[in-house]
Amino acid sequence: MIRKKSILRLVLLSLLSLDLSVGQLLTEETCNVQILVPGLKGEPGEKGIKGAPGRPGRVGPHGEDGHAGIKGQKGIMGRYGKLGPSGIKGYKGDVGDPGPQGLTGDPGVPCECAPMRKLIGEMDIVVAQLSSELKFIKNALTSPAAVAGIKETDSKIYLMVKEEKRYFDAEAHCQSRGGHLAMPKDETANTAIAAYITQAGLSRVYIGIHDLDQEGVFTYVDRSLVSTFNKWRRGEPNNAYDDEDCAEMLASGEWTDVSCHPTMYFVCEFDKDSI
Ligand SMILES: [Ca+2]
Ligand SMILES: [Ca+2]
Repeated sequence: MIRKKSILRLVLLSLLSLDLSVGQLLTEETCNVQILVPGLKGEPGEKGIKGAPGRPGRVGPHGEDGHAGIKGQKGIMGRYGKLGPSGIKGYKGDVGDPGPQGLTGDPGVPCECAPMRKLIGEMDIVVAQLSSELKFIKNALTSPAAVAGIKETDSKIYLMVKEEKRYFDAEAHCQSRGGHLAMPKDETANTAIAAYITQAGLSRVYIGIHDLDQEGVFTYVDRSLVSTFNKWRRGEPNNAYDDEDCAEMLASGEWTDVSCHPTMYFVCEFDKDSI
């Protein structure tokens, strides 16, 4: 705009300078008259500054529904979920193969083994003895004729046989088991057998004493003589009816000579050393 004004002034000045020779008389009047003539088209101006954005237009109509898109690719794995509850205990697996052989151990420390060997040897003997006794006891207790278990002293085992037999059959029965009819040769043995009779609820049993070889001379069934120790009841042996060559023990522990023929319960004895 300023430029246009400048150009217009130049044009006016040019015209004034042309009319200067027309007459100085008109100078004063001419000063008040201005002839406005359109000037030449100016040069295009510089590009203006970009204006402010206009207001948003109206909302357009709803578009048509689009077609289904192509299935996307599988996403990456998500985070791990929470730990679930414990499952039921599984079945026991098969036994695995045996492992490899271990390393050889360090050599042992030398010791005084002789006393230990001796001790072990003695223990072996005791164990063998006990095993043998146990075997015998089991055998005795499983016998239907055995009652009230067994009775024992340091050297003997006594077995009550609750099966009525005559004297000779009773001794044969004891021998078949490796023993004899009981032979009380001291107070200890006699007391043990007597207690056994009482325990079994009996009043008398055959014992291994007789005078079959020589009347009036009593021996044990192993043929040893009844000498210093005896438990004859008062008035016994009396060989009543001239028919009493065997012996029985009463529950009191006393002995009487009796006939060998009646059947009666009896007690066998076994040497602990021989069983
Ligand atoms: Ca007699
Ligand atoms: Ca008698």
